[in-house]
Amino acid sequence: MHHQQLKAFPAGFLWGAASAAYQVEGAWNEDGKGPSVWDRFSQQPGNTFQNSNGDVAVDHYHRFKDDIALMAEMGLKAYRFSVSWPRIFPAGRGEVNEAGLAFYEALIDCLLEHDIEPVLTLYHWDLPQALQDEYGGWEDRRIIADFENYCVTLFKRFAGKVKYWVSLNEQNYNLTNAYLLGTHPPAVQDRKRFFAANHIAFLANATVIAAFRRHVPAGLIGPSFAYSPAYPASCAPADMLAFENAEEFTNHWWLDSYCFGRYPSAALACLQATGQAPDIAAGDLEILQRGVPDFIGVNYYQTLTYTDNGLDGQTLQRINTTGKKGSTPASGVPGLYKTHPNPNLETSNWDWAIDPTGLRIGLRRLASRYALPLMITENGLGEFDRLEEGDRVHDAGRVAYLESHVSACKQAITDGVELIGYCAWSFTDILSWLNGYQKRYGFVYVNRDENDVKDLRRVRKDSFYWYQQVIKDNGARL
Ligand code: BGP
Repeated sequence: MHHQQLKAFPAGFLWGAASAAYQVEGAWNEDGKGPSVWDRFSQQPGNTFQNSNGDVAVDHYHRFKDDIALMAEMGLKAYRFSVSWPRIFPAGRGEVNEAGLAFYEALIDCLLEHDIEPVLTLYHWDLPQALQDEYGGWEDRRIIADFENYCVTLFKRFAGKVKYWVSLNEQNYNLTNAYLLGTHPPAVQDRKRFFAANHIAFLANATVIAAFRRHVPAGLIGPSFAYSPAYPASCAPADMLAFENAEEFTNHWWLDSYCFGRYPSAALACLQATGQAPDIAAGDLEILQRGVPDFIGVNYYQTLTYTDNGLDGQTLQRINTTGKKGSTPASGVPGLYKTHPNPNLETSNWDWAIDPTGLRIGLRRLASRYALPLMITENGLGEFDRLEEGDRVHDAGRVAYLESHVSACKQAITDGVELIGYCAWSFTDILSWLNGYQKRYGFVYVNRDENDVKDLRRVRKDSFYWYQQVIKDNGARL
């Protein structure tokens, strides 16, 4: 669609930025916090880029007031952060750790004092290690009750203060890494266990949403999904079929379960034929259907392009975690699809395709298929940034990336998409799970690197001033 004129961003649009507890907080063992699976995993050599970990991260736990002052200076309207489950329940359940709740209460109060809307993520991958050890975490249905108990504790405490809640962050990406690629804890490579763990996570997500309705009736909740809209490599029917396979297996499998309470039929039939389908117990689909979200959180970084892949074809491969451009291999599922470079798109140094139109396409696909409001819960550019003379960071590439993507949002709104917010990833630089501190995303530079925490000084990048201006005129000049 070509428009004569673009619609304005709605009044009250949530111009935000996002983070996750493990990636920013540090203080990994302070004030009664229990260990998470990420504490354990990243403290074992060989699992992360140059063995970087979140023990200190960017010390947001101790510096949140200074960070929020910077957010206020920027004019931010929303801040998406996650609560660390083992800060609240050090052993996953049992006795609640009041110091953990008090930390998030202070954070939320400070945001509200600065007129910044808190967007609270309940789970951003830092499972209590105790639950992994006790029953295998997401592979056991006992986690459903434990997750509900943890979430209800937060609902009760923060219902009056927090309106926007995110249930599971990127279940699809996290469990793909955890159970197919072996690159997130518990580092398993088993397709049957992957689908089984996902089924339990869907049940937990829906159970918590149903509980949310009782405890936070005025609030809004939805999962955040790592959304890479699929393209076919060509209009050859075999590529079109590979594209359909990819849409169904990499997108609809999650989003149909969240929003319709059922699995897409061709994917389910394929898994049943190969013995990899999850065990769907009587009543499971009803649980899913009772836990439909209020909005879909969209974490968008790139589109992926797919081509045909034979039964003895390309298998799944790990991504580039070094920033050496061009080092990402093709990856696929035999018999279904494999990735193919898109010659029309530039890529970042981590080989992620830069595609603002893909964001518009994706938003439209979601709005049409699921008829729910959308919130962009992550979008940004991970790049090397250089601290220059006089404490300057000229991140022109990031400004260009963000400007083109925010413009795509405006076009999508004009196309009829109900978009309620845009949270850039991230506010300050943070720890990238597998890529260390050198893959930076923030509007604010943090002076540290992989294994030297230096002074953790905050430095406003050029993108900070760019976003400040966008927020000020509500995107009018885009
Ligand atoms: C998403 C995660 C974030 C963040 C982001 C950037 O998958 O929800 O936590 O890390 O991607 O990814 P990366 O750090 O791998 O570049």
